[in-house]
Amino acid sequence: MRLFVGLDFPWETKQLLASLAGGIPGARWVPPENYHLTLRFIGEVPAHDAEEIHHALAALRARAFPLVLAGMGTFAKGGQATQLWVGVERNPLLEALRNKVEIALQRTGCEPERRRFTPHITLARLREPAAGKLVGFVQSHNLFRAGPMPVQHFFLFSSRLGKEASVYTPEVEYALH
Ligand code: 3AM
Repeated sequence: MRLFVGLDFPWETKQLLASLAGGIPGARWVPPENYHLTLRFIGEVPAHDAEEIHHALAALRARAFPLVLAGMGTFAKGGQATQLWVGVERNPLLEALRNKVEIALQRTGCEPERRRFTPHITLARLREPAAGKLVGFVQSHNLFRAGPMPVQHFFLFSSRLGKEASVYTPEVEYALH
């Protein structure tokens, strides 16, 4: 199965984020039920490894924290924007959680994540977006803020790739303290 570790959000937050969507030709908007914040992408693993990963995550102890969603940004590849996202305010407890997840996963044999952690919630994937519209969209929502909202759990998600949108399912919930 294909797995990642992340945060899920209350339906009200997802609805608020969904209200931002629209107005960029060439954008594929993420369905609101799929909004999440990836702490660590794992990828395809056999069932036995998934079990081990679950035990490592269940043994992890980390603190609950308030999270503020703030601002917008894009990821780009080869000068071409590929992903539009909502960011979060700098948050040492979120980073501490992410680091603990990383250590737990490495102990189970996962390769270290080399990419910098840029916490975000993907709103849309972009294929040749209308550049002017994208810049305008990001600028007009730059002051977007939501929260603080309490983060009291993190999740092991499964991801099934679909033709239209992938289906992300929170498989296990782990409490923060
Ligand atoms: O949280 P976002 O939407 O940025 O793009 C995938 C999604 O990112 C990403 O993991 C999240 C949950 O599926 N993802 C997919 N394949 C990946 C890979 N090979 C990947 N991240 C890193 N490496």
